[in-house]
Amino acid sequence: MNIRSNMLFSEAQKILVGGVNSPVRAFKSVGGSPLFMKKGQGPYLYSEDDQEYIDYVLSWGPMLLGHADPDVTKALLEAVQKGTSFGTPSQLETQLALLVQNFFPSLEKIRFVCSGTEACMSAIRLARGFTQRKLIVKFNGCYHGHADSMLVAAGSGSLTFGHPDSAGVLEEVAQNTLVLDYNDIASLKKLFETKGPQIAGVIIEPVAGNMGVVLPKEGFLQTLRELCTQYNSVLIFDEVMCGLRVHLGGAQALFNITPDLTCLGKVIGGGFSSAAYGGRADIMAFVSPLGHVYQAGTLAGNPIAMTAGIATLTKLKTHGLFEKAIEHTQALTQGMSDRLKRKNLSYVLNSVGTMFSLFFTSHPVSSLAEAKTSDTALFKTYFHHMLNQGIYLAPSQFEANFMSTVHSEKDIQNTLSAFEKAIQ
Ligand code: KE4
Repeated sequence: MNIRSNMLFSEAQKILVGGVNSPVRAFKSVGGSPLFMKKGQGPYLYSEDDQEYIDYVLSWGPMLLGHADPDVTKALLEAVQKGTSFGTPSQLETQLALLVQNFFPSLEKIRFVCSGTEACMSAIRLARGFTQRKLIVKFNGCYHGHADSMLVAAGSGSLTFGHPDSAGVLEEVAQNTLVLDYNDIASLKKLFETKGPQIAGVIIEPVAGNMGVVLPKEGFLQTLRELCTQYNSVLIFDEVMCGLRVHLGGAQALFNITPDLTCLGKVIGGGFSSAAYGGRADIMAFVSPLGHVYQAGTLAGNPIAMTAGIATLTKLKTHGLFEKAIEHTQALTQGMSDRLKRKNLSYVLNSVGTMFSLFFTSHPVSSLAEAKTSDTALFKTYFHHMLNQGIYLAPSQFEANFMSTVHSEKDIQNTLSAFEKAIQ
């Protein structure tokens, strides 16, 4: 089984660190060798061993329209004939920015970058430059890319300085990032009471996906919004993953809360390395070349990524397309919970919009600590049972799964029958 993938993996490991270009692809937390894929088509991935998989990872979110969407592909094939990167402004950048603003009206001004990491890193630098303050607050279990100030774990007490969560990150850097527990309103209030005037900004996944899917509790985001307003701290919604996944207007539309800055990525890149940050015009005015917060990028806003984004967002305006993906997510998660109930298995299924995660725990999951009560050994077995039946789920308990607009009722049924066998 997977002979070719295994062979390719051992070859890859000779020159690529861990055989991968992003750690989570290495199957470390589920064991076994990662599958090498050679083609994607609609909701399917095809491995080097010519196995077909129903894909619920979708490149960790971006492929909302499915792989090789015909309209996106057509637009790209035309675009590449005209060159790929000019290093000059092009009207495509304005066109995509206006489309993004159509979905996210809070983005009064926008800057395109090349990854979600860059979007979050830039938004944090901007919050510090705008407020002239040092401290940034993040939440346990939220991931905002791999900039140094984001690779920080909670200090001993949640009100103390953060400490590095990766080798190579300096204590001096980490101590300016404070880490609280997701949904912990009391600690949030306490932190602002003691350090509010020093807090440059708070960055949060308004629907978390990087500890598995975790939703904000009633009042949590509202309290965060009020505190940031009260203390003039910049509220940054990292919607790189949940934007255009929980709602076409992101979590900010779903919960009707307006952040000061928003980070976007994944879906707006249409499968290309393209992301964005933006928000209040008075804050964005601090970004170079207008202001003194520097940020730049050779391929930022390049015509090909813009073309993919334009084709993707234009298509997403098609009435009913996104809603159908939500219906399919609901059908799948409902089918899964019905089957789990019949088996008396302890589980928690968190899902919102087109994102979902199954946790093998009886404990409600609204924070990283609670997510970690899950039985990861059981998850590992479940993952491989599904994979062996041609269902490609996120290879980690602490990641989100995604639905596309092209998964069919038949795909859902096939997934549920594989699920039925997997939980035997
Ligand atoms: P990138 O730099 O990977 O484009 O985006 C970083 C990022 C920022 N914010 C959120 C909310 C994110 O989910 C991400 C990236 N998500 C991971 C999945 N957990 C990407 C997969 C990977 O790291 O390979």
